[in-house]
Amino acid sequence: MSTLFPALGGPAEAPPGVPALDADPFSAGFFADPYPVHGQLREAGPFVWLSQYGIGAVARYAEVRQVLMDWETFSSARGVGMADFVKHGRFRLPSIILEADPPQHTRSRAVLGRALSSVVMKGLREKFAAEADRIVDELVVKGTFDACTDLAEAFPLRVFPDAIGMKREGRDNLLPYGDMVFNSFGPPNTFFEASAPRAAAAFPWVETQALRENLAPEGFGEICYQAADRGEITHDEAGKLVRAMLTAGVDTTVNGIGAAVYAMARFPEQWRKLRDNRTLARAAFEEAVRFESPVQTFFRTTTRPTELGGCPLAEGEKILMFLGAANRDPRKWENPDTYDIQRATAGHVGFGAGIHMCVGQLLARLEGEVVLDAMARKISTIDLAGTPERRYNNTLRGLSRLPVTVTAA
Ligand code: OVV
Repeated sequence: MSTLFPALGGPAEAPPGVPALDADPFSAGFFADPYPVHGQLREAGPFVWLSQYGIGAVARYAEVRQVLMDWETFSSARGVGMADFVKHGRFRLPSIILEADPPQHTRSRAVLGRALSSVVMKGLREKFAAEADRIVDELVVKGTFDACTDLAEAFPLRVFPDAIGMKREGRDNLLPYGDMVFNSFGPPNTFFEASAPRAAAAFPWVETQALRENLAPEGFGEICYQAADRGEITHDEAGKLVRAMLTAGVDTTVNGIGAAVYAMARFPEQWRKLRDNRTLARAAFEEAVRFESPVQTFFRTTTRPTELGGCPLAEGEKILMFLGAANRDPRKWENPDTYDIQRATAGHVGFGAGIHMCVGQLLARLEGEVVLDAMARKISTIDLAGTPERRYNNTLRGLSRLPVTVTAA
C-alpha cells in the first residue's frame, strides 16, 4: 500500500479490523462520479481507512452525524482540512470561527450569527428578489445561456458583496480565492497547485477589503465592527470575521444555486411541481443541497483517545467526513439518488450539524429561494443545451459550465 502524501497522512496500514480502500477521493475520476466510491465507503463499514492517505473516514449518515455533533472529541481547531495545524503548519491565518473550538468559536459565532440573522435576511429579501428577477429576465431574453457563469455565479457575485458592504473593484478575485481555499482543505495535489497562481493576488486583496474603512456603513461587515465597538470581540477579530464571510460565502452559494438549476434541468417533473407551487422554492433549494452536497467533505482531529464505528482511535488523528455520502446514505434516506423537492430533508448534513453548522445558511437559503422563485415565475421549460462541465475542487462539488435553453413562461 502506498501513501501519496506520507507527510500528511498517518500510518499507511489500516488499524486491525478496519476495512481499507485504495480509492482516492481527491482525484478527477472520483470527482467525475463519486457515487460508486461513496457506496463502497458506506458498505465497507462504519469507519474505513483510506490507504492512499493513511487517514480514517466515515461515510455513513450515523457516524458523520456523530462526529459533527461531538466537537469536544472531534475538534476543528487543528484545521478542517487534511493538514493538521499542529503537525504540518498552515498556509493561511486560521479562521477564528471555522478552525476554532469554544470559547473562541462561541464569541465569533455569536457575532456572525447576528450579522447573518433572520432579521437581517428579512431586510435583504426584497433587494435580493429584485436582483434575481432582473437576472432571470435577461436570461429569458437570451434563451440559451450558461447557467453556471450567467446565473449561479452572477447572482451571488451581484448580491453578496453588496450585502457585506464591499467596494465594487476587484470582486473578480472572489471566485479564484474561494477555489483555492476550498482546495486547500484537501491534499496538496494538482488541483490545489493549479488554483494557487490564480489566487495569489486575491489574498492581500481580501485582507484589505475586510478593513472597516473599505466597508459601507450598512452591511454585514459593519455589523461585525459594531460588535467590536461594544467590546464583544476585538476590532482585529471583526476583520477576521469579515474575511471568513468573504471566504465561505461565495463559492458555496454559487455551487448551491448551480446544484438546484442542474437538478431542475435533469428532473423535469420536479421543475413542473415547482412551477405549479412556487412555495416549494425554498424546499427545492434545500433538497438540491442534500442531493449534490456542494461542500462534500471536511475533516476533524481527535482531542483524546476515543472510539468510532467500533475502532479505537488515539489522540491527534484526522478523521474525514463524507458529507455528500451521508446525504445519500440509504440507511437514512429513501431513494437517496432521486431529487425530490417534497422530500423531508430535515437532518441532512449539507450545511453540517452541531456548533459549526453553516452560520450563513439563512443567506444561502434566501439566495436559492429567490432565484428558484424568479425562475418558476418567468421560465416555462429548461433543457440542457450541451454537456455540463465539472469544476474539480478538493472540497466543493459543482460545475464550471451548464449550457441550458429556456423558454419564457
Ligand atoms: C465554512 C468556511 C469555509 C471556508 C473558510 C471559512 C469557513 C472561514 O471561516 O474562513
